Amino acid sequence: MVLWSLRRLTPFVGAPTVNAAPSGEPASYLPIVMRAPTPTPIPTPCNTSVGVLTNGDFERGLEHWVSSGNPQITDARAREGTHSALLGGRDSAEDVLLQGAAMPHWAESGALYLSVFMKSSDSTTDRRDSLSAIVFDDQQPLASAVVANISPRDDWLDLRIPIPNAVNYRSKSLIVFIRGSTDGAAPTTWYVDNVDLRFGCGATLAGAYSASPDAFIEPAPPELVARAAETIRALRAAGAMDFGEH
Ligand SMILES: [Ca+2]
Ligand SMILES: [Ca+2]
Repeated sequence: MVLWSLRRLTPFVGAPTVNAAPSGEPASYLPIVMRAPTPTPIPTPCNTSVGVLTNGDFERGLEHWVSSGNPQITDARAREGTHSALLGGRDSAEDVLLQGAAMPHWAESGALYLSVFMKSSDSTTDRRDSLSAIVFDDQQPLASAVVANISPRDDWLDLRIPIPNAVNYRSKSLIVFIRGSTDGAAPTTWYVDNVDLRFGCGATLAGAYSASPDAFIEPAPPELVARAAETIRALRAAGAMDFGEH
């Protein structure tokens, strides 16, 4: 009864007449394939951005990071998630985290983002302890920033470190270098989270999250950059740089 009703409701007007099977064989109707000329691509504005680091939020511990000194993973404080990396926190610390990544071939702009929460028992006016974050192309620094013991403390700083002339480094292997360095007294602790080396397609890089004004960013002084380059050379010579960079 149901089948009969359906048949009655099915309109037969305009039923296909092509590809009709010879009498006695089941009828079959093939889908019509429209063969239009290959369309000319229409340029569209590109506003894509992509982060090229892995485990920059430290939720998987130190996985994908190369370390030296004694950086720790902690759940005592986190910008997002439940974990961050702890550098310093004691006197005479030299705690380093490194990760390599390739810049996309289409990149037009780029920046290193990271969030830092600093606690310090050292001076608020004299520089003694410092966290430096540097993006290297091989041995050349492309961008850097310092959070020293005189920087704002006891709160999260969301840093954005722009990479000038990013198009010059397309497809190149880069290294993100982070070092917490303390002197012999009054230690400083840095909690680091959400490390994000991000490249954009488009003139303006889309931020991963709200960031402190660029004006806050203070480039790493030459001696810190030189020490970072030396650390990279030493780690490379020791075979510790196993993340595929050249
Ligand atoms: Ca985290
Ligand atoms: Ca100190």
